[in-house]
Amino acid sequence: MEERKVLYSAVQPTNNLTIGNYIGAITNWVGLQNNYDCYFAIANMHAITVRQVPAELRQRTLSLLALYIACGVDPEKCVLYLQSHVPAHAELCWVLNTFTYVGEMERMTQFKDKSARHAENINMGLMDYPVLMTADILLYQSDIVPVGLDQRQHVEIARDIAQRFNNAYSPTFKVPEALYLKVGAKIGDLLDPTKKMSKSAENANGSVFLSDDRDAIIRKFKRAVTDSEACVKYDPENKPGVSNLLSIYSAFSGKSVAEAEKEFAGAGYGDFKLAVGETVADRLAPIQAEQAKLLADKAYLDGVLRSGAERAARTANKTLAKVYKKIGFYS
Ligand code: ATP
Ligand code: LTN
Repeated sequence: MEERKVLYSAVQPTNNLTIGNYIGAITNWVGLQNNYDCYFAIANMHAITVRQVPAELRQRTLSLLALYIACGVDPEKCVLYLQSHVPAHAELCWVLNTFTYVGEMERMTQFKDKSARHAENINMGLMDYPVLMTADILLYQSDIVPVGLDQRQHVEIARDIAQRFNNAYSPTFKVPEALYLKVGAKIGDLLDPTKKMSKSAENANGSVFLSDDRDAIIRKFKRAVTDSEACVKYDPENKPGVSNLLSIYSAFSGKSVAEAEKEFAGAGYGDFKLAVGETVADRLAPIQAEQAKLLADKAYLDGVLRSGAERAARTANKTLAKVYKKIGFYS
């Protein structure tokens, strides 16, 4: 039998997830889990590169796990685990640090952005973030890494580091490829659509959270920025607000952008925005109910994490042992 390709992705348990995370990450995972050997992590080690409130971090970890499962990520089909439960991540990160240049890390867009946003805490972890992410990916000999466009540089650096190590020794790591999905690859902020919708945005009205109730969702869409043309047409360059809403509508309704344009031809922006809000709210309601049900069963969630960590560690430790041998660590 042909070996299945390995797919790896992760989300940080910081803040509440937005519909950007949902479209850019989680829904894609559900579609991919039948065709690949999937590893999906909760990246809590990445999360602490920005200061967290411990009780919240703990609570968000379980809440994110329940959300993955509520969205359809199946722990029987995938390895679903918590990054800090597998020590090999930190261990490989250390080795890879010696194959990474300070200059490269200083040039990373996300590092520059986050340094600006957290000027009081530009810690080494923030700068090292891409190397930890590289360790995540390489430990599992991943072929494919589905991410949003904002993570492009990070997957590129993972490829560079893998090749650098392979060239210095002998083939050790699979060189991974990023997988971007076209529409919905980047969901914009509702109030500033040229900016990515982010869970840590300053103005929470620009982001729709998966935990928002129906009223909040509809209110946020009603306030979304559009333009003065009164024409529902996909044109990201000249009509970023309307195009963003069309992408969101398309992702949540399953209709293509062209179909959506037709559906709203002649409609006013008010009706259009209401329809988008209602579609999103309708889709999120059953997920929210299922998440709450799962969160009430902590023993089940703990079991998922325990089994996930065991399965992840088995693969990760194999790669780490190879690396230690090649670099000359006495065993
Ligand atoms: P933060 O604001 O805390 O940096 P974030 O909202 O960017 O967080 P991440 O944890 O960095 O979220 O991202 C998790 C996953 O969701 C990644 O694969 C990322 O590319 C994807 N993602 C995040 N925001 C969007 C978005 N607006 N559109 C599409 N995908 C997104
Ligand atoms: N940095 C990513 C989350 C993440 C990740 C990974 C994604 C951590 N490790 C490995 C893909 C592969 C983010 O914030 N989106």
